[in-house]
Amino acid sequence: MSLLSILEFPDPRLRTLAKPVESFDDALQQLIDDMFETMYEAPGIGLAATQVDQHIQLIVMDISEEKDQPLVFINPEVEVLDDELESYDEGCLSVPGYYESVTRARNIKVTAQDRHGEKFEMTDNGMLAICIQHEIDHLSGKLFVDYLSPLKRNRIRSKLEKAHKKQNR
Ligand code: GNR
Ligand code: NI
Repeated sequence: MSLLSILEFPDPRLRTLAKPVESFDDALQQLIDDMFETMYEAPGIGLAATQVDQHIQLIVMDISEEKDQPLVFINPEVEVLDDELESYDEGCLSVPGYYESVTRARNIKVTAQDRHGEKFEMTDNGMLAICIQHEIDHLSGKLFVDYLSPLKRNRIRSKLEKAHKKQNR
């Protein structure tokens, strides 16, 4: 296993559209294991392949208290079940240090494949619903800062750019 480095906003690679996974081979199993190690170490509750510069439709997640319920979503699709919305203070490993309220659908059904290619579905109205929508956005090149005002987003961009420059000197 190995830790992967996480791309940070405003890295343009975070805007890449992920392609469907077609082969559930050893390389995919290795990437999944490395993504879990990276997510748990961060620590975070979810990680999309986009964030580790792998542009395929793969998400890992663990929203459990004990961090003992790993979930893998491959080629995921979300269906919004009704009109109900909910706001939550979101953070992102690709936007470190910033938390802002984002409004999303409350009740969703996700259909996906597991690490072996078996199809499954889950319905949720809580943290899994919030997290899966946040992660599927990553696979489309979208970040939670895109839902904020341009003023807030630009402030976050400037501060992260400054921090990145400091890291590189
Ligand atoms: O660790 C994470 N926490 C979180 C909190 C609120 C809403 C979404 C998230 S996902 C985030 C990890 C991450 O950046 N996944 O893409
Ligand atoms: Ni994120």
